[in-house]
Amino acid sequence: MTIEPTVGHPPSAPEPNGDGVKRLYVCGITPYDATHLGHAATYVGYDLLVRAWLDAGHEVAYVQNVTDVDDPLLERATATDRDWRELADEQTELFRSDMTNLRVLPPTHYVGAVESIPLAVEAVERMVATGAAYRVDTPDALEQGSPGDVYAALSVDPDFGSVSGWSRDEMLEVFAERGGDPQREGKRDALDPLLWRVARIDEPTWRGGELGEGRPGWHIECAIIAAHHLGLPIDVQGGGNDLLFPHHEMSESHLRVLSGRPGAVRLHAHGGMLSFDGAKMSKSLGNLVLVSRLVAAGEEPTTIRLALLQGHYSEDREYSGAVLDEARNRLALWRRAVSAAPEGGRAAEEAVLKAVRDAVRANLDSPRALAVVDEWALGVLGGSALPDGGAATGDRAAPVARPGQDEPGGLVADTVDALLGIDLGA
Ligand code: 5CA
Ligand code: ZN
Repeated sequence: MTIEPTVGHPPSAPEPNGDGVKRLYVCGITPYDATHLGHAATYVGYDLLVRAWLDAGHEVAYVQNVTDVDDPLLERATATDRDWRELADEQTELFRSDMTNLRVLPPTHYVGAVESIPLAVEAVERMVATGAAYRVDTPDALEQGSPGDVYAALSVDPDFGSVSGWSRDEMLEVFAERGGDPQREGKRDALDPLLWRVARIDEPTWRGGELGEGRPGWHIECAIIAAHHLGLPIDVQGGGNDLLFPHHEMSESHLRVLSGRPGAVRLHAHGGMLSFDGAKMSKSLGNLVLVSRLVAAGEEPTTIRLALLQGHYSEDREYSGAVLDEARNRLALWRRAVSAAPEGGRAAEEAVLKAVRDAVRANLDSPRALAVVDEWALGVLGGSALPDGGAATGDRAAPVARPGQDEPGGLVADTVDALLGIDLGA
């Protein structure tokens, strides 16, 4: 029997894709500052889903975007007197090396917003032509006689609001602080999102066909990248829970309107926010713990990954040095147990595989999976589980020579490697 891995709540439109391919779109970074642990938590979380699908025998098509042109990126480039393209390229590279270090399996397609502008232009032109979008007078447009910015008319989408389930008041409360412009004069509805921003002075612009020179809005970028590179319906659209509204609400609305199909995304899943010093870790607040900095300071990436898996992907959680200490101790414990695993322990190792697989398939329950391996390791090591002072000092155990699959400890090592992305070997 094949158990389907599940995330979040059951999809509202449980229509199978038919071809056995699982389609995943995860919102990628805006590359103006290095990868912090919050980003890493989100991508490690979806990496569990990819691994669970692969383990269940599915082919996986995974697309991630990079928002390589956007207001915060342009603002940071101006503030630091840098070329925005260079800043984006440099931070994208750093992000990719952080992901490699954390053993996050790379997406099938990693797609930039800039390279996708022709797709966005075509989609917005279509929305204007069908009355799903309209122009708004733009007095500060660079070109005199510009047709003006383009906004989506949410009134044409009766299912708008179905992703978040929020009330209009709740939506209005966060719309402005998450990139929206409820006060913009000339909009039909305060919540209508920007689709195309015509050229302004000192801003990069691209050819926009009938739309005039300009650049796309944020939500349409993710919508068209997902539809173009994955096809519809998408099985899972992911990102942190700060993207639920307006980003995912608006993106899915655009997909519904463009495709004419109600179930463009079968399931929205959202990662919890990692906080540090009591506030959401964010580039704008600056309370960042950077993956690259931890690694440069000598932290093993495997420890960082394990630290992130200690919390459930969907829950908001607090990061602290103690979380990293716990991961260091756990890694040391697992490594010792794998080296000390007894002959004749195969049945126990098979039980670990089954229980870890069950935990990951049950809404990516990594804390439960870790507890399973802990229990096995403590059983193997008996009273000598923790070396002198190990628990208190965050002792680092050197990677062990990894046993072959048929050797004692080998099946557990393979299980945590394949399903959790934790490499216990040297
Ligand atoms: N480029 C857009 C998405 S299209 C964006 O939100 N970029 S980001 O760089 O701000 O965030 C990248 C991803 O990390 C998003 O999925 C976001 O939800 C997630 N994220 C941001 N901050 C945190 C945090 N503190 N904890 C967990 N995830 C976070
Ligand atoms: Zn996105």
